[in-house]
Amino acid sequence: MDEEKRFTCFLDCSSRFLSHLVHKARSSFPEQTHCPLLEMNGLEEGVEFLPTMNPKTVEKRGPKRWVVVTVVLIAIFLFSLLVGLLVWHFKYRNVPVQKVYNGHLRILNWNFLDAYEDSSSSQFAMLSKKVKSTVEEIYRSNENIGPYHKETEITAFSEGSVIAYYWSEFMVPKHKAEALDRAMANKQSLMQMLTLKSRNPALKVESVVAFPADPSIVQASRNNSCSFSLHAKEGEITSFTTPGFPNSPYPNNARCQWVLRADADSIISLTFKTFDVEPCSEGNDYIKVYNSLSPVEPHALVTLCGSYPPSYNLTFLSSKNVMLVTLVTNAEGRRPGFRAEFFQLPKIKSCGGTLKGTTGTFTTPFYPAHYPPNLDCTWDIEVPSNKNVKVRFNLFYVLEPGVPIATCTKDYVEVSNTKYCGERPRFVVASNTNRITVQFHSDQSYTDTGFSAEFLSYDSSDPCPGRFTCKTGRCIDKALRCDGWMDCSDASDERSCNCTKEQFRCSNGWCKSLMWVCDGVNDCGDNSDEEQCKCPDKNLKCRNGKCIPEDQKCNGKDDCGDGSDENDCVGAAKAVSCSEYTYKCRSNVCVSKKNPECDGTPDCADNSDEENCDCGIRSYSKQSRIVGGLDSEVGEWPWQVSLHVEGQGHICGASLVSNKWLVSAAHCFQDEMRIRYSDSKLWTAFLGLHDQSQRTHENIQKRKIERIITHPNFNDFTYDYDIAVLELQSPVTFSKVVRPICLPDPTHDFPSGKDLWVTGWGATSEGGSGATILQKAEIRIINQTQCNSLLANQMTPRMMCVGILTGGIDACQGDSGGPLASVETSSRMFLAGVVSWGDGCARRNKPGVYTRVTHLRDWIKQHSGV
Ligand code: 4AZ
Repeated sequence: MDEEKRFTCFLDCSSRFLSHLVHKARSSFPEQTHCPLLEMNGLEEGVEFLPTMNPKTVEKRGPKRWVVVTVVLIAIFLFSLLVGLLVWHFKYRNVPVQKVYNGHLRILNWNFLDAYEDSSSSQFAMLSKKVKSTVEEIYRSNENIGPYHKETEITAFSEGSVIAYYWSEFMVPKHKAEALDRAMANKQSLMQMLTLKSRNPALKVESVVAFPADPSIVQASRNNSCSFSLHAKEGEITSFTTPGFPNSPYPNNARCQWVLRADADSIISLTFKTFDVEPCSEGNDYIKVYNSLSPVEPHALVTLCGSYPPSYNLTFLSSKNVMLVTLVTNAEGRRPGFRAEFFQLPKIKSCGGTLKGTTGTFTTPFYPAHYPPNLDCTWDIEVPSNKNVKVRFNLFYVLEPGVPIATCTKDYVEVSNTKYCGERPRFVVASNTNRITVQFHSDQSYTDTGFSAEFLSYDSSDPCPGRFTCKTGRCIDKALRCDGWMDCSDASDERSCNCTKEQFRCSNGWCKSLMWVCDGVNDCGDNSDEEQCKCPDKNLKCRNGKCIPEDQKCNGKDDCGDGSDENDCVGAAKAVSCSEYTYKCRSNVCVSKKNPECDGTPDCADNSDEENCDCGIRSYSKQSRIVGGLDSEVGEWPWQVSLHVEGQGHICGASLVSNKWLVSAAHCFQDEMRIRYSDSKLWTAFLGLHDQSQRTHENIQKRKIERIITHPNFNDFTYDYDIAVLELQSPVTFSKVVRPICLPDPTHDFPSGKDLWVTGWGATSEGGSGATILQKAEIRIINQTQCNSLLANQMTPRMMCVGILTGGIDACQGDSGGPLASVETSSRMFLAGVVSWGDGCARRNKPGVYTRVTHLRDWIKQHSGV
């Protein structure tokens, strides 16, 4: 061992106890770690002997050892840093990422040939070669683009002179990706590059644009198995479907596209006739329609998912002669898909115009279809010079995803310097002259159904003869002024009011009926009607009005005395002592969770709360929007039954609760002088019915009634216990339009203020005739005590008041026996009530009365087994 080596060995071995780190570093130099001394002793502890063998070294050893250790540590640190940096650089920073852009450009010096529509034609190949080299030339001339370009493919051509659609793929180091995005987004620089570089290009191009795209589209366009190209035929409707429709569902992990074309100077009208894909949710299947042959977001017209009833308007228009429909599906969940139709129309030459006269109507183009994108219309309206003019928008849908209605930055309607957009209830814009101008603008992307409006002339000195004029220009009945209900959309009928003796003055100045004070509902809007009834701080208000300390909520004891402190215990349901407000599992154990039945979470140890839950789900998701009234969609209320009596037609409604049992109202089956309504033979149930005039439709299941069981306590004077169960002669088959509604547990809570749906073919006005199309109305549960005072103390615990106290919305004659349905958190619908009676129909302060199903739930079970 030479001198140097020995020294290293000495230092090394003597400091062995210092740190395991030093050990590690040393082990990478095996030659130097050879320590004869230690080997001799065969002991690690041998280091202890060194000081006595060489006292001088002992004195110096302390500082020197630390210096070396520090140096070694720093060296290790620097080494690790270097390794780390190299790893980061090669593995992460420099790692190439795939980027794909969709783009299009316009070729000015070229004429469109029909053969360009066929991507396998030689003409297509020839022109795409030229376009490809032009695009590559553009890319090459930019240092942020050129080096990373991998491939460009021309996907289609359309007229104008020729528009070429393409995608380009890039592999770019991660740290250069942003610069590439910026360069590709810069239209001007793309164009400049072209004009500077190619002085004499074979193709004169302009409007070169590119947008980031989903890389999976590259795979899709390489694999042509789900790619279709269709050209509209003059005067004909062309239809197309998703693969396998209607016999089998569309494939998983699919990227399908339909290129739709029309003749030059035409536009396309596309309608989805049947539409059923996965429910809308991030990552689920969807269809997207583009006003271009490039699937780029700025030209997207609509994204569709879920399912739509056949009656829903799914018509979309293009602004040019092309449209692209794409289907993107994920790895699971397959549905039938769609069937669509399209045809060509002449391009709109002008839009809007001059409207004269005292009254008239106008709509957005193609209303109620979705208006075309890229459109501007102006209506100049003029009424006689001695009158003023106002415009009433009866239906207004100008909604673009993600656009706040306060800004209206995309599509909008502009009247008198104010922009309107979004989805708005009926509104009026008045002018104080005899002229008004309405402008409509739609941008490149996302369209809606538009508006339907009328203009009216009015006398400037008296805009609403005999009526009250809202600040918005709308005329309302004088009696509606200061009555506590907002009738003008801007609430101008409830401002500057002097409250009467029967009214309470809210802090915001509104006058509300004294009856609404302390009813647990914020009627004032600022909660001032409920404020004075609050419990002290850190206290909880029980349903019976009692105040209890907050920490007694959900402690398993009925501190309120009415169980309401143990009723709404969110999260894991606790087993508690049973009360009116707890849910009883089959095992007789009670749990403290509000409405746990069929909510998707097992709350009972025996899972009994999640059994028999094949109910309350509609075939069509809720996206449907009703245009022009309260007509239901087909399949929207699949439990709704129409009960007919021979020779009389529809008499009452009912609800399907299993494949053999219906729930209805006892009063429907009371004998009258000449007719024995209690005789089951008289009745026929129609299930899956939508239109009373079409009772032979294939979807409809018609059943005779086997037996009618009315509640023995039904009182035909008070209408107490107004419930009946009906057995069908043979079971029905569940389908898209025939499905049962869930029955609530006796403890199910339907709180005051909750919105519910009532449906039926009853009269559409008091004393009027019945509806042909199933009607629906959204109404609100009214506090029992207040309802009792509104309805002359006629309420019993088996009754529930539901309505809109301003009037105008209600059930009516012929709706009796039908469902009052409640949407619960699980999005299942539960039968909260059965239409029973009312003081007329839709009168102000006269809500409808419904049989409270929870109170009669046990009786239903006892007689139907459901
Ligand atoms: C009826 O006669 C009836 N406004 C049903 C409900 C209502 C009124 C009357 C509620 O069948």
